[in-house]
Amino acid sequence: MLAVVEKKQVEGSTAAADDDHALTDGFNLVIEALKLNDLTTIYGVPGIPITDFGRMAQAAGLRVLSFRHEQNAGYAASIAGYLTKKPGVCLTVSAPGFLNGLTALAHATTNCFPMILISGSSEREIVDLQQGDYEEMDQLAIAKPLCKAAFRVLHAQDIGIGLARAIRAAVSGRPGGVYLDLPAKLFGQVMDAEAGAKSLVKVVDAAPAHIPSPESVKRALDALKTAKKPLIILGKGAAYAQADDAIRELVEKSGVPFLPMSMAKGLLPDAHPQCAGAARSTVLKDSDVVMLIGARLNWLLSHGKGKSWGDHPKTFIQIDIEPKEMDSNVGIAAPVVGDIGSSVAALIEGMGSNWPKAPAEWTSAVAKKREENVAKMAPRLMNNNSPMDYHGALGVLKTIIAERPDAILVNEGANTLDLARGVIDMHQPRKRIDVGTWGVMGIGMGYAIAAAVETGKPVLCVEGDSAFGFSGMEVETICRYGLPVCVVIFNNDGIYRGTDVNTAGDDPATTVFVRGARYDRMMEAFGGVGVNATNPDELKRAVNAAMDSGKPTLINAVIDPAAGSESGRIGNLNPQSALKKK
Ligand code: OXT
Ligand code: ADP
Ligand code: MG
Repeated sequence: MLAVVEKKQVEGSTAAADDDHALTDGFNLVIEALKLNDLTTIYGVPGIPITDFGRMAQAAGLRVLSFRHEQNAGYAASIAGYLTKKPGVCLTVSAPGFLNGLTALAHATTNCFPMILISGSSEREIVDLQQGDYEEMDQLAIAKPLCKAAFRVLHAQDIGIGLARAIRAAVSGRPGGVYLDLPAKLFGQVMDAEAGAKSLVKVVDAAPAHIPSPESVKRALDALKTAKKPLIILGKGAAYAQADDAIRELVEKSGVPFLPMSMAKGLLPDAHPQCAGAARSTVLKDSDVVMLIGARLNWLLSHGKGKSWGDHPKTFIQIDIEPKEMDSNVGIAAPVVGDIGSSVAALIEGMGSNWPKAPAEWTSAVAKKREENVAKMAPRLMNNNSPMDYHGALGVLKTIIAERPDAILVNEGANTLDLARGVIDMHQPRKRIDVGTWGVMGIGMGYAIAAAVETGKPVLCVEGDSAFGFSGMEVETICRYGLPVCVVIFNNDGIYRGTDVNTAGDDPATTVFVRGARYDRMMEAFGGVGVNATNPDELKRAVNAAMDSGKPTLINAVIDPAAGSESGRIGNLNPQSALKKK
């Protein structure tokens, strides 16, 4: 039902409606268009020209979560899109607010998450003549290269179609970020309420199935059948697709070892006998036929070539909805272009009932390597050192996640990220969310808030002290909304380590922070629970208490400042000057 604007409220408008006609306006039309398409949660920061919009949306029953910075609201919207397969909506003010949100929009596009950034903007006439409007900026032009699609709505009667285009662009094909520009004047435009209601569009089948061609399915199965050392790599596209049962059936029917990329951990449990996560180097190096499901051959997979891949060419099968992804880094022998649900279903059907299992010699070699690595790591996870090292602290968190498999784990940092990824097994799909394709710091609190809001599950954030700093102010947001989020900060006094020394002057070294900082007190400032944990036992008690109570909690986990290594496990990507003074 469209809210009706009283004629007296819209004085000065050019709307021609006689006294008997109910009117509506841009504010109401945007709200109704969102509701019609079941987009009922908005992440944003209020201000001119969208302050009233936020109030009205809240009054109309939408959930409007106000953040302290648009980047965090944007990251929240992006991961909401990933978790729900509906575009996450972020709302910002013009120029600076828009720019703050833009990083997250680009992030959503890079990670293939559906998201819509809606920003209020200045008046076109003034922007185009560069006459210095309040927060003047040609936002549409700036957004375009950073997102999948960008639209501007100038007339109230086009709001419905504008939002429909944005939704469809965000979720169809390869998902991504979409920018929707709403000039200030649009919100106040009035039109006949009945015509307004008719102008709204409910998007039908926003992400249509994309059925792969039968030839491509046959080609893929032929390639898989010849394999002596097959491998399946599951990426976050596979987790996003929510084709969990079909993927499990394909993996188990084929008997092929699978390697989950970071956010695909838990799609099948890490403890599954075919999981090769703990034998990563071996399977990449030694495999002969590799099936990629929703994973790109980008830097995270060493571009599909070189030493990590054993310096010998592989036969790649790739399932992806984006045709242009094929042959991006190496030739793909068997491209399967389609949505993952339909493609995996077609592969299973094509396998029939007598499909041979992957050769036992290979699967047992992989299992042996995995068991060796797991056994090697196990004793390190049981130490009770104080200050803690990463393994002692993570050993505790691994057990807690095993006992609470439906909790969502948010993870960022360098050592804190890389070691947590290896140590903490995931047990269910889409429970691990992290820095993604860009390895970006700052997703932490935004992801945590959206994960709690969208799933209603408890959230455990494992954060490097540097990583946390990028979004730390949102602990107030967590407290304000009373969300069940437990933030554990691995506080080693710095970026990678807290031990660097500047030998050239009095300033601290570039990678170190204030020694012995007490991040737990930040949470206390807003009424949440703060704990300083100096050993794994204390950490365990504090996290369990937080997860049981659901109270916003921040635990300052004191980690040995010397425990980390430069850039975590990707130090090889960090150029070092040969001329550096010792
Ligand atoms: O097979 P092998 O033998 O090789 O062994 C592997 C697995 O088989 C084995 N494994 C296991 N063993 C036993 N048991 C189990 N369960 C098990 N599971 C696995 O373990 C090894 C390793 O496995 P893994 O991890 O799977 O394999 P590998 O080789 O590491 O994988 C390669 C990659 C590339 C896929 C993987 O490393 C990966 O996903 N990496 C992502 C890295 C990443 O994205 N890093 C973040 C960026 S770093 C840097 O840029 C930072 N910045 C700069 C910055 C950024 N990023 N953003 C912005 C906006 N501004 C600036 C900053 C500021 S990090 C950073 C802050 C850092 O400081 P913090 O204080 O936050 O953090 P600390 O470092 O803690 O201080
Ligand atoms: P990871 O970082 O986990 O390796 P990537 O983000 O690199 O994963 O790859 C995800 C891939 O999944 C992208 O190429 C994207 O086009 C693809 N994808 C996303 N959703 C689907 C889907 N429903 N069906 C098919 N492919 C998808
Ligand atoms: Mg650190």
